[in-house]
Amino acid sequence: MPELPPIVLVFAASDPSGGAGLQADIMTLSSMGCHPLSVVTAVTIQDTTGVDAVSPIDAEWVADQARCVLEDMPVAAFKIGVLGSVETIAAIAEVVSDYPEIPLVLDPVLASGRGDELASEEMVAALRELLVPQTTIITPNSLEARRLAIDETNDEDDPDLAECARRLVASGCEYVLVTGTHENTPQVVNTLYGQEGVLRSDSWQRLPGSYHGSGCTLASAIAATIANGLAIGDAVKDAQEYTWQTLKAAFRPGMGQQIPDRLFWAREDESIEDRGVRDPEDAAADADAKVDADVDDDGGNGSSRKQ
Ligand code: PXL
Repeated sequence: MPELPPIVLVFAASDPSGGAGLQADIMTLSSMGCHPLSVVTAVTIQDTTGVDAVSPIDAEWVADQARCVLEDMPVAAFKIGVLGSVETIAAIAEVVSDYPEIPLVLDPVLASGRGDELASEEMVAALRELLVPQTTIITPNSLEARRLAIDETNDEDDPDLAECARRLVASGCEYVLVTGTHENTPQVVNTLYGQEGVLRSDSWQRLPGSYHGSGCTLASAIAATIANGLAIGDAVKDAQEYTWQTLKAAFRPGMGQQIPDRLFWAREDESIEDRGVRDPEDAAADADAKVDADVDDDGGNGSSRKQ
């Protein structure tokens, strides 16, 4: 029997566009050599242009999905994305508290990349109180870091990002990776903080356009590198490198945002410029030609992965 791949349990919401959420996590983890276990926390109605609706799954169902697979398989890391409701947050917090030895990556998704709200104020409070203290690494963007760290009772409170990270570490998580996509800097600067302050800071060429699911990809990639046994600094560096490659290879299948290509390495021989929106007639002709070629080659079981 082959060796087990590292197993990562994801709590996230379904995104039928395949851009973000559970689908993004499953693709990222698979692409990075892990086996994903997927616990659905909510179902969304959305496409690449925006989120129309979010329907949370019953909290008991969320907990039962997780407990069922946790009792069956050895899990190397948890990854938490969209949570659905205060009740689901409480249920997830209780499940993960029974597995304190399993590293936990928390992507505090408060709004979609296009600004649709995905968490109420009550949910932010529950996240802070019940999940942050159990977290190994939290991956807020700069807007989320401010919303999580700010003292709402004090109108004058205006912490910089380092102070936001310090407050998050003080509230019990081990590491904070603040991503800088939303900051007005020429490059995207992502900074990892721990107990002692800044552990590393990585700058990335700012790519044009906007992406649906980049945060999910980064957080899942960190869960994958941690599950693969990397120490935190290398885990964060390799996950950023992978994520940047997925953004560089992103495609635009619909009328809205681009989607990161988590399987870029499987399509490396194809020119990225050729992978925008297709003329439907060309796509149909290509599909016919592909069926012919598959039948000629090997009956359609060929792999696209390069050796
Ligand atoms: O990218 C954050 C995110 C995560 N999960 C779900 C989402 C989004 C953004 O739209 O819809 C389900």
